[in-house]
Amino acid sequence: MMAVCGLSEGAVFKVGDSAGWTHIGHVDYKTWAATKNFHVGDTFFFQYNNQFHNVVRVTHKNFNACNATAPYATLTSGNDSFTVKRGGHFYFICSFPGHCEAGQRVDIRVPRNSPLTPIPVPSPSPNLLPSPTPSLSPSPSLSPSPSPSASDVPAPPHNGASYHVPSCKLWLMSMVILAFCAYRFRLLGMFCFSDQLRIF
Ligand SMILES: [Cu+2]
Repeated sequence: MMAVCGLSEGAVFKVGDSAGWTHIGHVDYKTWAATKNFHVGDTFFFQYNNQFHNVVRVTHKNFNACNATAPYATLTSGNDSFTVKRGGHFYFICSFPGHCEAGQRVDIRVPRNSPLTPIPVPSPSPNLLPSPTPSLSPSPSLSPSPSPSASDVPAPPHNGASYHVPSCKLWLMSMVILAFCAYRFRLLGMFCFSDQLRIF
């Protein structure tokens, strides 16, 4: 409505907002200016019918006296822009008879230490560059993760147990085989004995 933001440059303020630059309707330009935050680099746009108005930049003294005889500048196009390049007060009046007295004047105060808001914006981006370093931290976090796998080393006890079982089975099997062999040999011995008996 009144302030159109230019991101890389200053904001653009339409003086008087929708009312524009006029002496009709009792636009309170003092209140208009008081409700805005101006910065160096901002642009002020004066829109008016140039058949009935103009924009004259004057001194503080001439602003108070509605005196346009020694202006800094006079703008008459009806669509005039004024960009503020430093802090301080900027006084504008309309020089048409009776208009300034009727309230068509504005005191635009721009704080001296008010750099354009966009200026700090680029500095954060360098701050974003260091962020990659935190991304490096994850890699150390990854190195600890392998260590838990090392903690899995206690698994050997598991393996030992698994070894125990086959050894038991082996022992049992060997015992069975031994018993079987002993039985077989005994049978053989009996046969031999019986043969010997038969022989005898
Ligand atoms: Cu006027």
